[in-house]
Order: sequence, then C-alpha cells, then structure tokens
Amino acid sequence: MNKKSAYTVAVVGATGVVGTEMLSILEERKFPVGQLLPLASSRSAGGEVTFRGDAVKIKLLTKDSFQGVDIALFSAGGNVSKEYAPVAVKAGAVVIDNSSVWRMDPQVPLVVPEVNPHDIEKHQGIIANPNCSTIQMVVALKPLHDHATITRIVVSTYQSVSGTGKDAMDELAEQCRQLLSFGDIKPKVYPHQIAFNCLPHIDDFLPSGYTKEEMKMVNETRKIMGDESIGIAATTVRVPVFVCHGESINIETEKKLSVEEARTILSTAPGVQLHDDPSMGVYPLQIDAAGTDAVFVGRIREDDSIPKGLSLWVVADNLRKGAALNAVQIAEELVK
Ligand code: NAP
Ligand code: 12T
Repeated sequence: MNKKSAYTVAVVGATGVVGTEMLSILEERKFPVGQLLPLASSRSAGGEVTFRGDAVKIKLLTKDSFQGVDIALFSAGGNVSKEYAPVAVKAGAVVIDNSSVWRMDPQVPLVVPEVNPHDIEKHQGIIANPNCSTIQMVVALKPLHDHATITRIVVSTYQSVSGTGKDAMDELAEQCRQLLSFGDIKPKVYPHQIAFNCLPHIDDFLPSGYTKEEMKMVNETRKIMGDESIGIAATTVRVPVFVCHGESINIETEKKLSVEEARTILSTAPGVQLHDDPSMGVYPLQIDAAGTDAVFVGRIREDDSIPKGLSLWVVADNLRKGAALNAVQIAEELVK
C-alpha cells in the first residue's frame, strides 16, 4: 500500500459489537485515520458514532460506498463480505475481512500479526482475519511450535456469547433476568437456553458430526502456522459468559518440552501474558481478560499420559484480539 500521512478508513458494520470495538481500537492505537467512514444497514444509517470525540454520520452501505477508501474493515457478517468485499477491492481499497467467507481462499492471506505477518505481502485486495478461537490458540502455540514442533492439538473451547453479536448478548442478559424472576425462557438466537447452561454447538453441524466452528479451528490453524501436518481435534462450546473465550489445549510435540521451558518461551512471546501461579490462585480468567489486548496463558502442566505432551489454559478477549484488535494490527502492518 502506498505510504500516506493519513488514510481513509471505512468500517462496514460500524454499529455492531466488533465494529464498535474497531472504532475504539483505531482511536486508542492512534491509527492514522484521515477520514472515517462508518457504514451499516438502513437500520442504523443516518445515526451517528463517536470517533475521537466527534460525532460521525453513519452511511448506508451501497456499491458506491468505497470511492476514495484506502482500507475497509468488514464486520457485518459473511453475506455482506461476500457481496461487498470484491466491490471495495475494485474501487481500490484493501479489505480486512472478519467473516469466515474468504479465510480458506488460497488467494487470501489469513493473518495473525504475531505469527505470520509476512503473508500480508501476498494479498490481492482481501486479507482475512481468522476466527476468534483460532487467533488466541495460534498466538499461544506458535512459539512452542517453533521450539518443539507440535504434531497434535486437542482443544476444547469455552466461548462467550459476544462472539455471536449484540442480539446474543441481549439474549443471555434477558434469560438471566427471566430465570431469576421465575419467568419463562424462549430461546431465539441459540437453539437452547444459554443462561446457566453450556451448548456444545457453535455454527452449523457438518455431516461428519463436527461443527463448522470446530473445522475453522482445524483448517485455519494449519493455514496460519503454515503446517498442514498438524493433527487437530476441536470441540467448541458456548458458555454463559459475555466477553472472552477460554480454551483448554493439549499438545503433543516432537521434541520434549518441560513446563519450565514452555514458561520461559511464553514469557517473552509476542502478544502473550503468563498468568500461571495456581498455588496463589493465579490463572487466566475471562472476567479479567475482558477489555484487554493480551492472550493470557496459565495452568501449564505436563501431560503424563504421553511422553511429550503439555496442557494449558488460554483466555483472550474475543472482540479485541479475537476480532477488532487483530484486524487493526493487520492494518498497521499494511501501512508500515
Ligand atoms: P453484530 O453486533 O450483530 O453487528 C452486525 C453489524 O453488521 C452491525 O453494524 C449491522 O448494522 C451490520 N450489518 C448487518 N447486516 C448488514 C447489511 N446488510 N448491510 C450493512 N451492514 C449490515 O455482530 P458482530 O458480533 O459485530 O459481528 C459481525 C461479524 O463479524 C460476524 O457476522 C462475523 O462474521 C464477524 N465476527 C468475526 C469474529 C472473529 O472471529 N474474527 C468474531 C465475531 C464476529 P446495523 O446496525 O445497521 O444492523
Ligand atoms: N459463529 O468469525 O458464533 O467465523 O461465536 C465467529 C464467531 C462465527 C466466525 C460465534 C461464529 C465466527 C462465531
């Protein structure tokens, strides 16, 4: 991308939970935004968002929205990305897309800046932001892979409702109110009650019995790490938490890694913060990680069931590192 002192940045889905976070992260990190163009559907067009203390008018997303746009951050669902990302590219913008529709396209780099920043250089207009659960897992595992070569990963997730968007956050809050006042529950966003419950079901089921969310973790991890040989088995679970995903991860390595070695490696790994002192009650918690930028790692212990295995617990803010922050970090690499 041609170097400029400031860039015209469109945010598609600027009123959503991820879009809102994108605006605050662009502001916090002082991204060189010359003009901000917040785009949404007719539900929100005409309203305003606040950016750097100023009210900015939300415009309706149309095929003409991208004239003069340098960077377009998309976070309005897969259908919008499928239809409008090529339109934005044609108009000369670089698209950083949060949906799953472009991630596995061989022409599209899938990027976590701490892991594979150089893949950005190969872009042809669209750069994909990985799934939230994939991002936090690869930030924690790539440094261990570089030292000891991971051959197999078994992961179970504990994913918050904000991953599904604003309606799902409202649904969890409403069901909690209903249950505590002995009212009736009528699930709408999720197929079953989510308050005080866990659902082993995120995104659609495939004929194999896995969900699409589980297969995103398998396929995206291999693409980002650039290693198709890693065996990965995932179980993705929705839990009644508003923000932050937790992951129980078990790895098998080619070279033996001790707990101490893993701690040393992770203590200087980019984007990682160790919270690992169980005897003092210190381990990553979703309520602590919410609103922060790091991928928190703790509970590192040896897996005694195999000769070379480790278990760990990983937590990150799915709206920030899992979505908006990672997208803005990609934009930062792009203009570097
Ligand atoms: P959300 O809170 O429901 O917000 C959806 C946003 O999209 C709103 O701004 C909405 O605008 C806009 N929108 C919806 N349909 C539109 C249309 N036809 N034209 C223009 N704008 C439209 O959802 P969210 O959680 O922010 O998620 C948005 C998308 O980001 C998800 O669908 C997913 O693809 C992606 N996502 C990715 C990750 C990740 O893992 N990296 C995590 C979460 C989400 P209105 O105000 O006009 O309705
Ligand atoms: N279904 O980016 O519901 O592919 O938590 C992210 C989050 C898809 C995605 C969720 C989802 C994605 C969710």
